[in-house]
Amino acid sequence: MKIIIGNRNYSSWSLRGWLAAKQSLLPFETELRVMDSPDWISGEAKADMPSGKVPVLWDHGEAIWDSMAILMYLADKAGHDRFWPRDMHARGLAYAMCAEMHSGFAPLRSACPMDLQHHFPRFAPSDAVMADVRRIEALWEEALTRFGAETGEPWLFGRFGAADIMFAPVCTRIDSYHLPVGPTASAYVTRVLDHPFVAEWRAEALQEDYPFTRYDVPGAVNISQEKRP
Ligand SMILES: N[C@@H](CCC(=O)N[C@@H](CS)C(=O)NCC(=O)O)C(=O)O
Repeated sequence: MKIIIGNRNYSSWSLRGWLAAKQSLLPFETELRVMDSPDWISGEAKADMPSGKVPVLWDHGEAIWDSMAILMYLADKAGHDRFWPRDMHARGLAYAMCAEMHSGFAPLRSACPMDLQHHFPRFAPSDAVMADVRRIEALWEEALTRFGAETGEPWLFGRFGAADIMFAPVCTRIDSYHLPVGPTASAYVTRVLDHPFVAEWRAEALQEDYPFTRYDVPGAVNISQEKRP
């Protein structure tokens, strides 16, 4: 299998697709297409990207595009237990949370683009952004208390899985933009950022040096220039 991703620093959808590939434990290669490079702009770099967007998974000559489709495909291929909780109550909530994440939270996503190389200590979230954050905190709290806690494992539904993958870029945003959250969400964000797959992606993102200004937000501080509080 091969997964095509965009810049690790910026492409939150690529992070989801790539985490799904890692979580599958199946062998795969990663191919990075530099966003907004001349090839990207001309369309040449997108020749094998059916929707013109990353991520795309190629398997046995078939393209699976869109992070959610990649996750579903890999759950079918690698086994649903690696992605979804078994209990049907838990599974219903996990599906609903992933779907809401996939189609919602536009204010948070547009005001706080993923940028792993910077943080934004003076970022002032709008009411709409904070409404998204509160909704996400409530979802995490429900999953963690109803289903995560009893398993003794620290993820939303016990074992690391699809919901943790779908919300991983929200964790990076809460961290990068210093968005105020309660202790449960804050501890969960730290766990996700420290997860070995997420840590591997972040370490590689910090090495990237591609010109890309599309998602610039004022007040960016390079994380290597100023130590995080
Ligand atoms: N819903 C899609 C969204 C994918 C998406 O929007 N990817 C962005 C990069 S993060 C992209 O490739 N945009 C096309 C472009 O920048 O030209 C998914 O879940 O994969």
